[in-house]
Amino acid sequence: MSSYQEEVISVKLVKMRIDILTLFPEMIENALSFSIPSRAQKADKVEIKAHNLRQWGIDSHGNVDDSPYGGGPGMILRVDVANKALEAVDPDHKAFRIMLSPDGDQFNQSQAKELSEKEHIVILCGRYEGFDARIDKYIDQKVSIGNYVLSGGELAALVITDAVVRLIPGVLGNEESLTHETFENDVTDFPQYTRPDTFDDQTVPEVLKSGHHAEIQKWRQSQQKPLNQG
Ligand code: 6GU
Repeated sequence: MSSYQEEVISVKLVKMRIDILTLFPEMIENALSFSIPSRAQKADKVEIKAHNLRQWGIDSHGNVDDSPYGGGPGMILRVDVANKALEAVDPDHKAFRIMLSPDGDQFNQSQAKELSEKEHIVILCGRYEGFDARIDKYIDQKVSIGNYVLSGGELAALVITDAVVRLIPGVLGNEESLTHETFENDVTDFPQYTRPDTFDDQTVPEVLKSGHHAEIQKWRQSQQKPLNQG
C-alpha cells in the first residue's frame, strides 16, 4: 500500500463533538479559543460546545444545586438537573459521558487516545462540594486528572479536551508529528537542543551535530527513560 493510500484511510471522516456542561461556559470557550484546540475547531475536526447548566435549572433562578441531605457544608449538584442536561445534549445516550470528580479514575494518555476515537463525548463539570451520588447512573465514567483537589471540574475538562483534540487524526501538522512523542511509547522524550550552540558554558552534545543519523538515534534512545505512570 502506498503511503498516500494509508493517509487517506487514516483521515477521520466524522467530525468529533464534545459537549461540556458547566456553570462557567466562558471559562471553557475562552481557553479553547487558542492554539491547537482553536485550530482543530476551525478545521472542522471537532465541534466543542460549552453549555451553561443553569438553562436546565429547576426554577426561575436557574438553581442547579442544593444542600446535602444529612447536613454538611456546601451545595450538591442536583440529579434532576444533571439528567436533564445530559438528555438535552445526548438524547439517546450514544455519547461517552464523563463526569469530572477528584474521586474518579485517573486520566492518562491511553485514555486520551481512546477518547480521540469517539464520535461524541459529553463532559459534566461539577462545582461547589460535589454531585448527588445518583448522577452516577446516567454517566459512563467518573474521571479525575490527578491527586489534588480543584475548585471545580472546568480546568479538568480543559485538560482532557486538549489532550484528546490534539490526537484527532489530521489535527497536528507534520511539523508536530506524534511519532517520537513523550508517552506514546511508554518512554519519556529525549532531550532536545536548538541554537545557540553554547549558552552560559552549556554546550549541545557533539553527537547531535555529527550528522551521523544512526549515532544520533542511538544516543536519543539511550536518553529515554521508562515513563512514570504514577
Ligand atoms: Cl476532575 N475535579 C476536581 N474538582 N478536582 C480534581 C479533579 C477533578 N481532578 C483532580 N482534581
